[in-house]
Amino acid sequence: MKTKGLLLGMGVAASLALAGHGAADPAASYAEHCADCHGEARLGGMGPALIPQTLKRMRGPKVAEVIRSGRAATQMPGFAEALEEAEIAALADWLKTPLDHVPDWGAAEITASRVMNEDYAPAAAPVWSSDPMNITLAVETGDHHVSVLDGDTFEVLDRFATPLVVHGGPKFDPQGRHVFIMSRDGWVQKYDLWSLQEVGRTRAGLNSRNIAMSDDGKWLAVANYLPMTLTILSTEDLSVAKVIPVISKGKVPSRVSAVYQAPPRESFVLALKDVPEIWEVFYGPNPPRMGLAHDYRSEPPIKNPDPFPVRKITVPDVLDDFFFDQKYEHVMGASRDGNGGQVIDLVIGHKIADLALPGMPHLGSGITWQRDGTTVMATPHLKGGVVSVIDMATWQTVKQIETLGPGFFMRSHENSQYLWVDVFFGPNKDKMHVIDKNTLEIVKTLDPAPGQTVAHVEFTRDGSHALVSIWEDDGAVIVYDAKTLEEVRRLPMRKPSGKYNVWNKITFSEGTSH
Ligand code: DHE
Repeated sequence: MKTKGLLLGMGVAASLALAGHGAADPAASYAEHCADCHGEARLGGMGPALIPQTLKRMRGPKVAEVIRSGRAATQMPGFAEALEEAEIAALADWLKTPLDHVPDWGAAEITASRVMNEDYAPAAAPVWSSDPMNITLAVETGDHHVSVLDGDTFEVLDRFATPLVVHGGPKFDPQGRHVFIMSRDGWVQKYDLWSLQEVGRTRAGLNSRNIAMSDDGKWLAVANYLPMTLTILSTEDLSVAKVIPVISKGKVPSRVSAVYQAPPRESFVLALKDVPEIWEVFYGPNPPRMGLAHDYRSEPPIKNPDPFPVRKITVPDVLDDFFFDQKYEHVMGASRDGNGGQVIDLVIGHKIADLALPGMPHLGSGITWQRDGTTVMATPHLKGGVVSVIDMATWQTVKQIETLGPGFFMRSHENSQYLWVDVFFGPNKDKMHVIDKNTLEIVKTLDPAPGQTVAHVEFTRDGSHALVSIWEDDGAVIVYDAKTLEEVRRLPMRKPSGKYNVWNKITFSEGTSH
């Protein structure tokens, strides 16, 4: 019998007594309702790890409230209908108890997890005749696969299985031949686009955020929540180059919010989630000359005993995500708590400006373009129906474009006059706005699958077509003519999420997230 109404307003102890705490079996509740997303061992999957190490760092509502009502701007639903109030309280308490055993996950464990495909045979040339630079991947989260598309004909060249719950953009090597894909439970998969074969995979962390590749294609950095490390893998064979414990200047361990590559600086830049610091991890031959604005790669290398030295920069606020300017000299960062944003000058290592960015900007999907002789950057907000457009010379907001609801992803292309942004959350999740990059006005709102989530856009190499996901289990990728905005094709797919075009990604197109 449900006792929810009766228990409202009572303390947890009283509620438990009334509902009979003995009756609640949090482990069973967990197995039934939570394990699919958070992992059987509570070590994370699509959702974060549910263990004291991460829960005590949880900002915003308390654990029981999140179980009861869900968490805004994430995939976490509420369980008030499925669980009694006493079960919710017991489950919240149980999640705060330490795991019997948190496995160590250092270089030895990562190395032991590595599985290379014995049948892999590299091909001297692609086994297909498509334009290698127009290959486009579509991640299908419905059944954990990736479809490899010919970007001209939209023929599916291969459909391969990925680790469970891929998150973030796959990263291509500079030749566009291999791609690296990361899952939230820390697996990194290497796949050869020429031979259409998996090369191998390794578990670089237990709960991971995203990956970045060095511009020379040699190293892959894996940002982890659990353990609190940055794992550096060799892209050649996925062997461990280094596991860097993420411990602040003040000796506080921290999760990594996100890592991105900064090609001209020959570094990976990462934001920390629990400490107000940005880190720069250098992989090039000249790391001590960090901070110089000019390209020093032609200068003779100097010997450094540490191949991946770390520079730690204190910032005024914790950053959940960030965005670079085109020269990689400035970082635009924001905290998801929604206290606005900040601009950090990477050369001098200081904040130089504040940004008017309320409502959880999703900076990772920001894009830039030229407008009125200046570079502007646009980002959707996870908590508000608005797209902010910011002048990157003055850091002032040029316009806040009102949309039909909070968006997650946006994209454009150098050859397109439009930017596309979804309405991921709320009653208008089936809408996709197309916005003119000059007038900053919405020119069309697409509604291709009423009632279904329509999200994430990627362009073909030449910008002539835009690919949009119907983010449902029996979903599709819709191909639009990017000029006429008319639908051209509909490719059936299982809950397609992100799409990634080789050319747009390896050239760091200004219309795409990095
Ligand atoms: Fe993502 C990219 C963080 C929730 C799907 N997401 C990213 C990146 C970051 C990030 C830092 C950039 C990584 C990269 O590409 O290298 N995402 C976060 C969060 O902090 C947040 C809000 C909560 C969380 O717990 O992680 C979050 N993300 C989601 C989702 O709920 C989405 C919609 C479904 C899912 O699969 O989890 C989701 N995120 C994506 C996708 C990308 C992404 C598809 C790549 C976009 C791209 O075009 O590059």
